[in-house]
Amino acid sequence: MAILKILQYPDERLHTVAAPVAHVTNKIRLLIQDMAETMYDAPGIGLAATQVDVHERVIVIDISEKRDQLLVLINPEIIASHGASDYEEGCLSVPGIYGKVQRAESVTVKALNAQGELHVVDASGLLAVCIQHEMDHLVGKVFVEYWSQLKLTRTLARLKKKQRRTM
Ligand code: K1U
Ligand code: ZN
Repeated sequence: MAILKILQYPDERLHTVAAPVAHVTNKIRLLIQDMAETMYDAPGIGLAATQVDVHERVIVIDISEKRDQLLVLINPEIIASHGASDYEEGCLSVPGIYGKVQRAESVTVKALNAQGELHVVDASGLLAVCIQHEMDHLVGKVFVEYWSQLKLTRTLARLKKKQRRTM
């Protein structure tokens, strides 16, 4: 297994649209293991393949306290959504920046698991927010891009300052 490098905003590669996974092969299973290790190491509660510069529709999530309930979503599709919520979000590609985004309060998602089997997940609260955040990564959208131009410009300036300090 390996810890992968996480792309940092505003890296253009974060805007790549991921392609559907044609077959769940051992290569995809290895990617899932590496993504999970990278997410646990960061630490984070989710990671999309886009963030590690792999442009296939693969997501890993674990919101459990014990960090022992890995959820793998391959080719995820939201088939139902209800309500609205605005959770404070963070992103491993935008370190140190947190803010609210309006999203559905609950979602039903169908996806393949690591065995290539179709499963349906009903999610609400933090899990629903995390699924929607990670699915945005797969279409090249980063959560700060929901904000106003003014707030985004200020965020970019803060990020550049931080990045200069760590160089
Ligand atoms: O996509 C990512 O970069 C992962 C991101 C997921 C996320 C968090 C909060 C709301 C929506 C989506 C993170 O994991 S940021 C880090 C984080 O939230 C966290 C880290 C350690 C413990 C608990 C939370
Ligand atoms: Zn993110």
